[in-house]
Amino acid sequence: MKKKKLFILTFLLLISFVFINKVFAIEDSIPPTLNSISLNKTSYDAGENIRINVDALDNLSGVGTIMIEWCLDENNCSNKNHLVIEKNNITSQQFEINYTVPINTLPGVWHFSCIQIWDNQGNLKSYYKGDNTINLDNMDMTIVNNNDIDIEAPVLNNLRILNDNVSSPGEVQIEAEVTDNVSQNVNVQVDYAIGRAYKDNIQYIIDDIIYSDNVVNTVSVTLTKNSNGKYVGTLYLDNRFIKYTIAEIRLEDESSNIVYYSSDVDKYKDKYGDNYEVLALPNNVDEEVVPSNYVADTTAPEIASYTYSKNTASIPDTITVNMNVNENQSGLSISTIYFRNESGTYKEGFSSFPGASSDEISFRLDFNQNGKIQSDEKIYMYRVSLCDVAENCKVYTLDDGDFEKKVIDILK
Ligand SMILES: [Ca+2]
Ligand SMILES: [Ca+2]
Ligand SMILES: [Ca+2]
Repeated sequence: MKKKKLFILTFLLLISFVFINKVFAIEDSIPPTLNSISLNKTSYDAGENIRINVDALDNLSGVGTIMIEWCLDENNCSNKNHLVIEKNNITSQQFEINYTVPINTLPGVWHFSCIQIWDNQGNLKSYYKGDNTINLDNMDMTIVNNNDIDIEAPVLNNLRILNDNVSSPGEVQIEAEVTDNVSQNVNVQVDYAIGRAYKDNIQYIIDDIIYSDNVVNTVSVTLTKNSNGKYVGTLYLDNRFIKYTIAEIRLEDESSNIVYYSSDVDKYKDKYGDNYEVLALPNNVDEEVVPSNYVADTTAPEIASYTYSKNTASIPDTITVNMNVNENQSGLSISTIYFRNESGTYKEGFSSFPGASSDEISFRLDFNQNGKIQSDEKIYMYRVSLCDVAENCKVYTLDDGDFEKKVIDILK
């Protein structure tokens, strides 16, 4: 009897679920309508609570989300000029939004820009400034200037290498002049890129698989303030085959105002979006550190030999591929091996990040029940991509006879 009840209940739930989905899918293509919106006042201190009263109606699935946007500078609505308030999971027609103005919000008149409102089926309606279907006249707000609040990020004035002609291995002393309007201590971090400062999102296709790579290998140096008021730190050179180039410098004051400086402003603006300000490095910054005994490494690593830890496997199982490599300059970096089966229905890459001083790489092949590999298959390594720290990469293939074919039998 109990079982029967449960079955009926499950059946009814199933029916209603299908029914609701069907109704929404077919009929709710109409976005919500905003009836009214108002701020509780129009002038606020930074850190104060804003209350917004909203009346909005949807035909069927209900109002789900509302987003309101202001811009301090109507012509440049980004970074600290941009304020967005969002409310999710709205369950009634009339609701209130409470929002605390961030303490480091810039003072001035914040111009209302736009309201976007979604129903629970994702139908969107946007209301812009000047929209005459609803009164939006009183949506601008003023953030009052408060001299007690620090809203300015620190400034990088210069950055110098104090001891030129350092050979690797060795230590390079870095000194920077950084100022802030209020804070006595600024957190200063310098990230040096190894090789290129920023690698583009490089896409390369092997067979029909698209791989992409936007890795930046960096070394971070934290600078601390000395008794002369300068910020100093040490970059350790441990590889005479690579140059170090400043990728980004991060400054943060004691009120959490953050700014980034970079040698490639556009790339780093992409990286940080509208969240942080990214400025160009000032002219008097020593951007590059080159060991005095630097020798360019222009030769990619080569395969010497390789072995599998075993030649048969049953799922789930793990096999290790050990590869001896000739790389006698900058050292090994991230490398990838590719396996396939005879018919080409299975293709997979396995990457490994060896230590630069090593002449051997191990790759771990993990075959589990949920993986792409089927049992009763023969698979083999057919392509190897080897890179060194100086970013010389070379692809070796079975087709070109670069290495011997060795088969792994995946058992039933
Ligand atoms: Ca709707
Ligand atoms: Ca400051
Ligand atoms: Ca090399």
